[in-house]
Amino acid sequence: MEKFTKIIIVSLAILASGSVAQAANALGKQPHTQAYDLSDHQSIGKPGDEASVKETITISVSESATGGMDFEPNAIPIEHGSVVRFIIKNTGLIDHEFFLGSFKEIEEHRQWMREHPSMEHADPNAVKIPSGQTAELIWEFSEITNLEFACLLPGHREAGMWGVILVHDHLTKR
Ligand SMILES: [Cu+2]
Repeated sequence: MEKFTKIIIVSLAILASGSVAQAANALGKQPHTQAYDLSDHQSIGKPGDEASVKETITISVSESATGGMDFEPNAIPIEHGSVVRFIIKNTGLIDHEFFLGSFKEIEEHRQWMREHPSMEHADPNAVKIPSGQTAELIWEFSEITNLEFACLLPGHREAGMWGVILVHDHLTKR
């Protein structure tokens, strides 16, 4: 029994050191330099052209009285190849952001933001939404994939500000 516990502890230590190395790697790559464009990166689509917008999706963001924060809706199906205009309304009392990416990119970025909380985003796949305001982001979903959107201000994703986008080719027309 004791030996078994030891093996588990050693395995956990190996796992932990692996993820530290990964985090260091992610920081070295500087996710703020148009991460979606890097060659080793999962393709998430690309900035969309306003003239090609096929669908508009409105998302509201706010905080609850109990400290939770969320996007509504937080699960969005999108047809493969669509150019989508997101209109994001911040009805909350504090500023938020909408960051679109792969699950891996968002996790790397979240850690980056924790260490550099005052960092400003200049990525085309992210937009700030000050309290009481509305922001827009146009994106072309050229890949069949599952993506995440999140607010990466420190503590916000942890409070619930994230959702999923399912880009498929077999969605029923809405
Ligand atoms: Cu937020």
